[in-house]
Amino acid sequence: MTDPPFVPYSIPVLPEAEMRLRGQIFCDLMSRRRSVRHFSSKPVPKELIELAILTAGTSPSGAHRQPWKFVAVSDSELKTRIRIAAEEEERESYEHRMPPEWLAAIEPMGTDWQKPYLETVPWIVVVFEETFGIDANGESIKNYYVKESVGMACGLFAAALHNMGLATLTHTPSPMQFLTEILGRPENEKPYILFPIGYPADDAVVPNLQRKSLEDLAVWNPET
Ligand code: IYR
Repeated sequence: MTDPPFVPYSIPVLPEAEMRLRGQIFCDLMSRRRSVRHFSSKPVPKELIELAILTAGTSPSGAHRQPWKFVAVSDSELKTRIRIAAEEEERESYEHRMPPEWLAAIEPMGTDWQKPYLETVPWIVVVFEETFGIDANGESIKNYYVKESVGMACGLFAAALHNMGLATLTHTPSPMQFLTEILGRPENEKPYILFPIGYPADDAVVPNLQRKSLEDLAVWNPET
């Protein structure tokens, strides 16, 4: 028996008041998400990381290729190797590769090449994009809209972590090739983003940023 190509689908019809309430609650929840750079070393159960990965895996993807792999690291030695390699690249970037305009743009974030949190956090999840797929016969197959698909999965991942009361950061050491080597990933996987995950440190601070208002975010029925 082969699976049917299409199956029935429906979602519950909710009263409008409940739709609005749920929308408001979710918006309020997500409004409290911040990128965190000061973490506690308090352990986080593996099951919570599994749930966030499963949630990320619900993302839409081009041709449903699901072109992502989530590589989860809790091993201290691996975390140390990642920190050393990331700081080596970041130091080069901050001191030589990033132009003054870029350094000025990220100045409000208070970042520099030092990434001690890569050793502090209980978990690092490195997301890899599958630049091409491998079919059942071991032949390579084309993937579609890979960056868009992986980007959406990462958004869901960050939302899932926040919903569980965990903090993270979208960290993009550049270049990221060292992650392929340290984590022993195959040639069809390319490092996309790195998420340090844990609880915020007791003395954690975040930049005092403002988000765009609805007026700045959206345009309705533009006249042409
Ligand atoms: N990748 C570096 C630099 C950096 C770049 C941007 I754009 C930021 O928003 C923040 C930092 C780093 O992770 O420090």
